[in-house]
Amino acid sequence: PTNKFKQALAQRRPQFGLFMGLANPISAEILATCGYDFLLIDAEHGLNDTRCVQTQLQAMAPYPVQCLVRPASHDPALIKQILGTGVQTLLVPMVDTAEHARAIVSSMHYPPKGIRGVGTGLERGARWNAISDYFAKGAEELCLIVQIESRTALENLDEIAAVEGVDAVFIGPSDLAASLGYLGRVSHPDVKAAIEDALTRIASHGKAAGVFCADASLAASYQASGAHFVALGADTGLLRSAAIKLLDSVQPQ
Ligand code: 3PY
Repeated sequence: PTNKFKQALAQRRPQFGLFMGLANPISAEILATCGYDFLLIDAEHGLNDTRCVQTQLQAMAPYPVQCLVRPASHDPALIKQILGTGVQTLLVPMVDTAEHARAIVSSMHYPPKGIRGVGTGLERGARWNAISDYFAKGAEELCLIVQIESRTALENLDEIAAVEGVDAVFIGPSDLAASLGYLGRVSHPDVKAAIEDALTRIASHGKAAGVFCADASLAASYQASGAHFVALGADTGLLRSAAIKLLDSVQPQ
């Protein structure tokens, strides 16, 4: 199937999404009804194992939302399993060098381009071989977003963004803030300035740029600096903030 998220990035159409850490196909389906452009199943910090990733993809399949997965690591064995669930777009965390990025591209592709193993008849991506041209054409629809979230990654950003097979670069403000010496202070002016500079550099390489930003007004300013896709928060945080807001509305302050 065509990867509509990859197309949207290539056409620089603004995309808004959410991260999902609840690891639940019901909450994933509820969010799929809400009109976001993309929903990302987070297996780095959320409790999403590969089986749970696949059941959420199945739950969201009837809806037009685009599904992304963030694997826990760069491990080629893990990337092979995650791609086997049928997800076409990966956001890979903690990419610090062009060498890391090239290794991830290799993990996502079958030989001769890469080292991905062939799961004959065992992969949902190929719909268990119901998609007859999956091996010939499936790779064209894969989309790789590498995540920049350290001082080292910022230093290597130009080389990372230039790697062939990297479709987009996404900034993780929490880890970047920590690496820059501002743990827990994602809105600090130095962190914001570093993010804005990175967004501009990514765009100058002709790659789409993205960022996680749970503050809507800051998200608008990151868009103005060149962010094409923004994750506006996570299901866990939204559940908590909605529950607190409701209780506050009936309790005298
Ligand atoms: C970060 O902010 O570090 C992320 O990975 C996105 O939540």
